[in-house]
Amino acid sequence: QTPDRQDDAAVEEAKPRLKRPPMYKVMMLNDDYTPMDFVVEVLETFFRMDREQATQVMLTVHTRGKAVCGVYPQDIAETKAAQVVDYAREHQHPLMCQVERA
Ligand code: TYC
Repeated sequence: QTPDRQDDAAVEEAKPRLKRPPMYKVMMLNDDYTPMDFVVEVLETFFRMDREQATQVMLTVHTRGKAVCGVYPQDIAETKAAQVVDYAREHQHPLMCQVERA
């Protein structure tokens, strides 16, 4: 789209800044101790998954070592990961999350 020009002088216009924020994956890591049903509950609670989705993701983590739980702007991703780890520690489980650039 050509900007309107009053005359031959360059007209400076503010460009709309609609760039989407960079996204980050919250990854859940496997361990040998956290109960499977606790992981499913975490996925339902913190990542709003239904039982079936949560079970699938939990089993992917269990068999492959890690899986993506969700993708968010950085501050939300970091907060979710910290909330999950805090919640797991309150229940004496070693569950770990990590945040990676998507
Ligand atoms: N490996 C755990 C078990 O056998 C289950 C588990 C799944 C733990 C996913 C962590 O992120 C995890 N009880």
